[in-house]
Amino acid sequence: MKGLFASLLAVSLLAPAALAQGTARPDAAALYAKYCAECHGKGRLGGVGPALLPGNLRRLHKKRAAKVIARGRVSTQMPAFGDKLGEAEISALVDYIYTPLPRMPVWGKKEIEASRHIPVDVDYSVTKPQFGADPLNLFVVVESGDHHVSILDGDTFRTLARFRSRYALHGGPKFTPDGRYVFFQSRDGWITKYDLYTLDVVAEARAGINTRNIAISADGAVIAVANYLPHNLVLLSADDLSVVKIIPAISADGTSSRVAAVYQARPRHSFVATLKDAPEFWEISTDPKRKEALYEVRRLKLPAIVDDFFFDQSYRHMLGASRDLKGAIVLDVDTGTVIRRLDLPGLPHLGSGITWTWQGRPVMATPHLGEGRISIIAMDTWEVVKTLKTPGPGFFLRSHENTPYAWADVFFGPNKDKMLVIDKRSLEIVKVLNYAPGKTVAHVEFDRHGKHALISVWEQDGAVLVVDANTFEIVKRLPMKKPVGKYNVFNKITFSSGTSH
Ligand code: DHE
Repeated sequence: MKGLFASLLAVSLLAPAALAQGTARPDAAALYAKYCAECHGKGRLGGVGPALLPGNLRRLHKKRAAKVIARGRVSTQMPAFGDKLGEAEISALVDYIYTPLPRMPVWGKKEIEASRHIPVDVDYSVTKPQFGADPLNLFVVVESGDHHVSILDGDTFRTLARFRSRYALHGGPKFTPDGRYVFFQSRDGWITKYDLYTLDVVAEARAGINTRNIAISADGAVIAVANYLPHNLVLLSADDLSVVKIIPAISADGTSSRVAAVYQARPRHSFVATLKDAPEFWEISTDPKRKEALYEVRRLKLPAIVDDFFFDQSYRHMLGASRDLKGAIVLDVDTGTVIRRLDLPGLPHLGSGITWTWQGRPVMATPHLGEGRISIIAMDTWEVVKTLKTPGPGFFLRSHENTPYAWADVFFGPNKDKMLVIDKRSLEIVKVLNYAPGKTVAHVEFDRHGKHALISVWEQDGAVLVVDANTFEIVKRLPMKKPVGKYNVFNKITFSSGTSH
């Protein structure tokens, strides 16, 4: 009763402010405070629900945002407000959340530490998995349809655990070198540490407000978080996610920038990153033997902004691309010089690149956003040795050392249900598979032995298809809620040439 009285009072107090008189615009700030702040945070920085800032909402069309407010979002805690708010109020709220904040919000050491929590203490007496499966053949499956993660046994394809993740995980989770712990990152900056031996979340912290991706150092001691907001690179202890260092993303000429992405350069004992708003490449040493340089930034000037990149297996050379560059450049990371420019169609999606040996030469393959092409590039001379025409632009590529094939999806367009099989010897597309006609079929991951390929049917009521990698027959169908990515522990910790790193 008290609650009803309180909300009636709130409505009557709000009414003049929120709806004003006559044709005046509803007061969006008051509506936000009343209906949204509890879950999305007073300052729109996020809470139980995601941050509502233009950068974080970039992937959501305004019309769709209005629908979400009116009808709610299935499989999440977002309720429908259509019975409480009129069209004009919803539209005012939409405009409000797409308006930049007057000042760049502060999210520093204090805020990260305050967000940090340890749901379950790590049990260090546990030294092997508490279940009867090969711990190195587990799969971590990110299900974005209802924001969950499933842990699969890679031999029996039994689900060992399923838990609620933070909202909108993105990018590849990163594993400690022994494969025991895995770290997830949400677009909202939450980092979650999960123990694959005990199947528990063992630490969480929010390292940013709008986060790009994460990397783990070669020794497994430090997690690097590339942020769009604030403009920084955050280093966290992989042990308890406490802050090790915050590096503001300011270029040599003083430009404050988003960090485009960060990766581990294992042979170099460093993190490598590029800036999204300044033509700069960073290398950050994580080598405990070089104490004087630990976590210091080495900067290289680039001829243009590079926001997507790929390394050869030695990490001596970076192949980089962006919309500003026509094609790609090859940077010698030791000398800081651009040694080659490549003319490539569309925008290569280098982050999805994979490598193998062809006629004794190391080659890499990359799909292209906006173009139905896959380029195969020899990494000894940096020449394009083959351009495959595909029935639409793809997003992901995958292979494994034990299979002669590379698999490529056709993510965009009417052929989104096709899966292409490329023979790594002839560099030809030798099969076009169609496992789920009319549905998006994408992102492949192999088990540790390369015997089975797991493929996502990328739909709300979707599935992971377990396919025999030799016969291409489906051996199992695992129903899942929009399974986006699947990651095999062994392939990830051994940096298999068939996966993106
Ligand atoms: Fe991703 C990886 C960038 C949109 C699903 N994506 C990555 C990585 C980067 C990136 C830098 C590598 C991170 C890593 O693994 O450390 N992605 C971008 C974009 O710039 C882009 C085009 C636009 C954006 O808004 O960010 C983009 N990505 C998407 C999607 O729309 C996808 C298809 C669905 C989603 O969940 O957001 C998507 N991205 C993925 C996945 C990976 C990924 C599944 C991991 C691939 C892997 O196998 O490692």
